[in-house]
Amino acid sequence: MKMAAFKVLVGLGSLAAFAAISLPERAVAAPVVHKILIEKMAFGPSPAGVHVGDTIEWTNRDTFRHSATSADKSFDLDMEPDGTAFVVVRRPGSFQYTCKYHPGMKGELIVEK
Ligand SMILES: [Cu+2]
Repeated sequence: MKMAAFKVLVGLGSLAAFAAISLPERAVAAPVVHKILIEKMAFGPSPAGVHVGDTIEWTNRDTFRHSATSADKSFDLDMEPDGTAFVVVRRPGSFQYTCKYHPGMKGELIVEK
């Protein structure tokens, strides 16, 4: 009985060691949610340090509908007043976007690898 208990403890110990070793790598690559507010007919500032795998989340604080529509059609998000919408970034690059209802509203996402 005592021998069996000891084996279980050893097993848990080696699992913990593996987790401790892999943790720093995961922390560096952990996806981030970048939030952009839409207010007074304008997109908020473009977030810095966006990487592939991150999420961009827009929130519409105006009292009418807006969209976040990329020039290359890779995303087209519609937001009611107080609505939110998001995309998960899949590739690096520079993405221009507008509101399709108000073409004067312009934003840009810079995505690093
Ligand atoms: Cu709009």
